Amino acid sequence: MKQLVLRALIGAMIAIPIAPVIAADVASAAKAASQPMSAGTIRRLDRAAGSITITHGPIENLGMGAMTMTFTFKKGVVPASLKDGDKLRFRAEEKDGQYIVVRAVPAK
Ligand SMILES: [Cu+2]
Repeated sequence: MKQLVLRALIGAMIAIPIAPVIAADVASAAKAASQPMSAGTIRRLDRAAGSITITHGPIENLGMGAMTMTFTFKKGVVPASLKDGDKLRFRAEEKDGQYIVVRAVPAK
């Protein structure tokens, strides 16, 4: 009995810190999916470094005009089918002075 209680306590201690992280990930993914995206063309994609250089049109949420610049991205954000020269639609955000692609889809 004592061991059961202990196990339940340990289980709770492990589960509690993880739950908000998962909820935040799901919330930010849902938020990213519903936000407007910008158009661009991939100039250089470096998956190992997590960097992507894009010639992009205006990015309204960042107050940016058209230009070529490099963004960072987290593993899994840029679909495997995308490569240099491809057109894409993407959502970029600024965080801690860095420009990050949080969502990307191929464009025709
Ligand atoms: Cu830019």
